[in-house]
Amino acid sequence: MALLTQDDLININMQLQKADSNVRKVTGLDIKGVCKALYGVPRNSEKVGIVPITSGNGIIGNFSASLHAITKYFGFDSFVTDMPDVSGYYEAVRNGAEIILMADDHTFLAHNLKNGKIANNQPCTGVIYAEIASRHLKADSKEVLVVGLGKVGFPGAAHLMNKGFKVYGYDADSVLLKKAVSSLGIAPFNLENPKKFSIIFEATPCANTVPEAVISKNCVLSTPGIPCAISEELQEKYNVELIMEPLGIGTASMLYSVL
Ligand code: NAI
Ligand code: 2YC
Ligand code: MG
Repeated sequence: MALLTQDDLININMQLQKADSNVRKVTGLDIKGVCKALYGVPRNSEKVGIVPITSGNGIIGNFSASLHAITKYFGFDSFVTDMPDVSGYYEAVRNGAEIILMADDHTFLAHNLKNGKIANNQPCTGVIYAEIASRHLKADSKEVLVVGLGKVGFPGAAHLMNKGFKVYGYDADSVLLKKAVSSLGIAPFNLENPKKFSIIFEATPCANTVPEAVISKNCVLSTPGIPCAISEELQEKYNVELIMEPLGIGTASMLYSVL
C-alpha cells in the first residue's frame, strides 16, 4: 500500500490551485466542473466530518488538515474531530456530520450518512484522472495509453473504455495486464514496439514509468501516481501538460460521488 507522507501534503492549497488551473487549461472545465460532468450537479452541500485514524502506520502528518483544506476549497462545511477512531466517529456524528471522511492504511472512504452512499478513494481517483485525460481539448485521437492497472489504474482504464476510447494498457505485473485485457478488452501495449500518444494516464508508485518513445508534443499526462511518472526534463522537452496532485482531486471525486 503506497502511503502518503507529510511532505507530499505540504501547502495542499497551492498544489490544488495549480492543479485546478492545469485542469482548466487542458479540459476547459475546473475540477468542480469535471466532478459535475461525472456525477451530476449536487442539490446541496453536506457537512463533512473528518476523523483521524490511528490504526496501522497511524496518523499521517498534514493528512486531516489537508482534507479540511480540500473540503473547504470545494465549498463544503467541514471539521476535523478532536478525537480519533471510534471516539472521533461518535464526535463527528454528534456534531452534525452528514458525510464521514476517514482513512486507514488500506481504505480511504467517504460515507454519506443521509443517503447511504459510500465511496472508495482508489476507484474515484482512477475515474476522475481518466476523465480529465479524456477531455484533453487538443487530443489528436481517441487513443489513450494507461500505465499501471492496479486499484486506481484499472477503474480508470474501465472508465475510458466505457467512454469509447481506444485503450492501450501496460502493467509490470503480467497477471494484472492479462486480467485487464480479458475483462476490459483493452489492447496490451508492447513497450518494444512503442507509438506516440497525446493522452496518457499513469497510476503507479514508481518514477520514470512513461518512456520517451510514447510522449508526443503537448500531450496530457494525467497521473495520481506518486512519485511523478516522468522527469522534469522530459516534461519540458515535449511541453507535457501534467495533471498531478497528491490528494485533493481524488477526494473531490469521492465527495461528489456520494452527494
Ligand atoms: P496498486 O499497487 O494497486 O497499483 C499500482 C500498479 O502499478 C501495480 O499493478 C504495479 O504492478 C504497477 N507498476 C508498478 N511499477 C510499474 C512500472 N514500472 N510500469 C508499469 N506498471 C508498474 O496501487 P494503487 O492503489 O493503484 O495506487 C497507484 C499510485 O497512485 C500509488 O502511487 C498511490 O500512492 C497513488 N495514489 C494517489 C492518489 C492521489 O489522489 N494522487 C490517490 C490514490 C492513490
Ligand atoms: O492520518 C490518518 O488518519 C491516517 N490513518 C491516514 C492514512 C491514509 C493512508 N492512505 C494513503 O496515504 C493513500 C492516499 C493517496 C489516499 C489513499 N491512499
Ligand atoms: Mg488527487
